[in-house]
Amino acid sequence: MLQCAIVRVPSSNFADGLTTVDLGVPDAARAMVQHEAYTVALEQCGLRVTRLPEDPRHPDSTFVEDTAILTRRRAILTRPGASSRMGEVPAIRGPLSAFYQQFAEIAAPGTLDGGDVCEADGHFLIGISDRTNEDGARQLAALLAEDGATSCLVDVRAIAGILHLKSGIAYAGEGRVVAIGDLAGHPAVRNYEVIRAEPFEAYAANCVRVNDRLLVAAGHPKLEVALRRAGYNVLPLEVSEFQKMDGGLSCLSLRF
Ligand code: CIR
Repeated sequence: MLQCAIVRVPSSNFADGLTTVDLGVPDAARAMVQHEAYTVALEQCGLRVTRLPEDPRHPDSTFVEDTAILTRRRAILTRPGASSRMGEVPAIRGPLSAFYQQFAEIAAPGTLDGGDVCEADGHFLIGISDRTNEDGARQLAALLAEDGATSCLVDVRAIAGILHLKSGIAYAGEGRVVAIGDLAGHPAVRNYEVIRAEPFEAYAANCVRVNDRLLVAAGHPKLEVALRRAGYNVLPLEVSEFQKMDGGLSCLSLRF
């Protein structure tokens, strides 16, 4: 059971963050409303949520997932691949120390974004992307092995349209992954049942299982129907303003 989550309120200069998509400028006020609804949804799923204040020094800091990997034993602080985001990591250490005594860190020259790390019941898929390099991925794999977890590397650099591994895949629970076509046949998911997100609903592959609910980006009816048919208790959430900044549902929280 997940018990806690950490989120960070988007800052008013949120639109100054990084993005590769051409979906227009996000509306900061609307982003705040969507973020609050997301946070309340996590609470409805039974999580105790720590809301961190906005950090205008780092416009991408609402995407807290990228700053840490959390295992049962410790918090592993990442080393984000975008230099503008590196300052987000020291800012998450304090809040995490309320929950974790033990810390580890990804060290240079390794880089790693939490969005590249997909946990499936103690097995971790680690993406190598434009943000996470092989050195960072291997450092994480070694740390996870110390903690008794298994992992494998998944190179997503040749897959168009995804920033991170988890932009294209999610673990839904019960041995199932949700994946875009380019990842659905990957050897790393051969032991899972795959629910495919169609190309026109690719964004919704980044769904999040939180206890008995599956959070899914609103506006993707085909995937929603497939997930409900598979037995999931789907909770659709509006995240359009975060999509404009290359962010998905998972990146808006650290869950543990
Ligand atoms: C970035 O480019 O770093 C942010 N604008 C979006 C990060 C999204 N993170 C994630 O999906 N884990």
